[in-house]
Amino acid sequence: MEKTFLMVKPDGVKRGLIGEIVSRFENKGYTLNRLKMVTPSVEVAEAHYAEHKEKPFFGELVEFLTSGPVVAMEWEGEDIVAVSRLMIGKTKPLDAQPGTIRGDFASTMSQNVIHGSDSVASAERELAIWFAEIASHVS
Ligand code: IDP
Repeated sequence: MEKTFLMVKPDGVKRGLIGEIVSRFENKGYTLNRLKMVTPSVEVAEAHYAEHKEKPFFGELVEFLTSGPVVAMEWEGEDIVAVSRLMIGKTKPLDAQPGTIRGDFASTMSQNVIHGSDSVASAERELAIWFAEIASHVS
């Protein structure tokens, strides 16, 4: 079964949206395998957003992600990578449809409540970063 990495970002946690977000994926029928609340280190934040390293907003992105606790999660279900991206909605507020998480709860590009892996390969990479210490405990 396909797995993905979903994360309630610091703004989502501060705004009290953890329950709302978890509910949407539970109601969809997906399975929550792993969850942890953590304030990310700069190292983890930079690894997570490595593909954006050269972008002008990279510094701001890392600063935001490390600004407070996030909820990091592993979810599982049929075609969950693509479907969860539909449920999350587009990155640009103007494109995020009502009914999606960002369409309903986010009004800016930089603070947009939730992250979801954009491919199966990204999901594997991100789950390895965020749940590395769990993996090393069991290995
Ligand atoms: P995604 O989160 O929808 O997958 P990405 O393009 O991977 O979008 O960008 C990662 C995150 O970086 C976005 O969620 C958003 O918070 C932030 N971001 C993307 N583009 C910009 C930008 O042009 N200015 C500021 N922040 C941005």
